[in-house]
Amino acid sequence: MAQNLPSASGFLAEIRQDDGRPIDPVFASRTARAAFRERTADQSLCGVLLHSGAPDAALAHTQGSTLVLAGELYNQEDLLRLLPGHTLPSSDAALVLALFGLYDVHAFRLLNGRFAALLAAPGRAVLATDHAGSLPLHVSAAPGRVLTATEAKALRTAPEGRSLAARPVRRLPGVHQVPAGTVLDIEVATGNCGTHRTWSPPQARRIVPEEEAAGTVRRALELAVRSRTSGDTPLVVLSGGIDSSSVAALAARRSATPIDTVSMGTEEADEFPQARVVARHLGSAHQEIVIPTAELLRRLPHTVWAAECLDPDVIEYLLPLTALYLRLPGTGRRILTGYGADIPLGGMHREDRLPELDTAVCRDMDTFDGLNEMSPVLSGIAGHWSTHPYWDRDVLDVLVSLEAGLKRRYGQDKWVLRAAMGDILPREVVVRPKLGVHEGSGTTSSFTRLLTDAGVPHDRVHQAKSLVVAELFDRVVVGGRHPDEVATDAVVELVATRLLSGVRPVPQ
Ligand code: AMP
Ligand code: PCX
Ligand code: MG
Repeated sequence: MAQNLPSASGFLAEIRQDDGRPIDPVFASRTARAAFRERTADQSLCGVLLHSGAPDAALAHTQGSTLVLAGELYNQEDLLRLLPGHTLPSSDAALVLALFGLYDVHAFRLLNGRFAALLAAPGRAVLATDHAGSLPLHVSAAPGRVLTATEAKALRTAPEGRSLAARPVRRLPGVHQVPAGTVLDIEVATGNCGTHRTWSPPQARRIVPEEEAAGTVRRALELAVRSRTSGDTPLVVLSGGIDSSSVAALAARRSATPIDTVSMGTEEADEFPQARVVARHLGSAHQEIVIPTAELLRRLPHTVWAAECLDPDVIEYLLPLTALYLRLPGTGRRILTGYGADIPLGGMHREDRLPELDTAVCRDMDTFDGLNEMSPVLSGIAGHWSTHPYWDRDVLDVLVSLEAGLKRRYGQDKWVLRAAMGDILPREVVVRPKLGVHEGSGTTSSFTRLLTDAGVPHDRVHQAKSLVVAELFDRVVVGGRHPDEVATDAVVELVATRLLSGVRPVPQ
């Protein structure tokens, strides 16, 4: 058993008031499964846990209620102070259940974590996501029956649910995604649903002196890395850019032994020299993995299968990482990534003007929900667990709320982060401009070439990428096919033929 992974990384759970047959779910996560089933006075609860060796720790019980938790908490020490006697419950699930006893749905406002939860109480199904919805959760509810799962595809054979105040999943009628930072409180008998927001991105901006801003960012990030690195040696996926290098540097400072770092490239492009500078500086056990471009493109179906995402740009960011996770030696690694830093800091926008920079930050913070770009399933398909320190709730609150002039300053993107890390990284790393993973690995260019080689004109490449991703989604999520059986080339041919013959694309 991997000691340092959460007890469960996902689940399917069914609460029902009749005796129907439970569904047999499909998941992309390659993790051990354990079935559970229990009966209370008026309803039954059954399901499947995706676990790392101790499934019981993902369930907690009290007076007729059961809490099912996938993922982990990062602020247990603070939470513990809220409990009478300050005694640490035996698991994160037990801690959440104890807090629920004190605060009911408002318990979820207290949590800093990467989790999805179901509380099955008499007559009631309470579903909750973390602030970022970083562990996606889906639901299909009908009178007398609530089904919920961390992968939408696990609900593809569920009986059609009623409509809810949540995002419908494409072509899975009655299946909805629980929004980020939200609790859905469902009355099982009727399927009626109440909604509570537990987090939203800060709208105000703080005016802070340079040094203080850098110090606050540094402390928040240190805590976020600390809460994510107890146990075994962490593995940091390292590009050599400021985001992942900062995570690696902070993880290395906490570790008694050298940390592991890994960098991916293709035969087309890599950032190996940049990552090597950091690895050498930190003394990490560093690995370089070259993924042939053909193999990278073959992983497109796997990426859509894992992320259940329809956004072609996001799929391009996730593709090289998915391909890398599938090539990592061993299983059950705790992976730290610098992914997500650019969203609150406006790092992707190469934008000098402050109003435009903050507009980009606001837009990205308004639109991340449902992209599933931080889903643990991306590494879960290879049996690993990933975590994102920049999307720690406290780090995110700090980063979003800094005034834009601290994010872009002295001609540098992400200035405040660079200032925060200047003392523990080589200067060339601190001043290196941003290069996205989709650029540094040649992913955007090779995906584009695949389409233009199939005859798609340059000005329709983005539309074609959208159609390819939607078609893949329909096959591997809606259709439940395994991605090994879905050929990227064939889907590209189909999309190109449809586009060129003027057949109207299927509505998105
Ligand atoms: P980016 O913000 O584009 O640099 O990518 C997001 C995250 O993905 C980085 O912070 C790294 O953790 C990881 N990453 C990016 N590029 C690579 C690479 N070539 N090899 C390994 N990990 C990478
Ligand atoms: N990233 C970004 C996030 C990508 C943008 N996502 C969004 N707007 N929701 C990051 O690491 O923060 C790259 C490659 O850059 C992925
Ligand atoms: Mg990078």
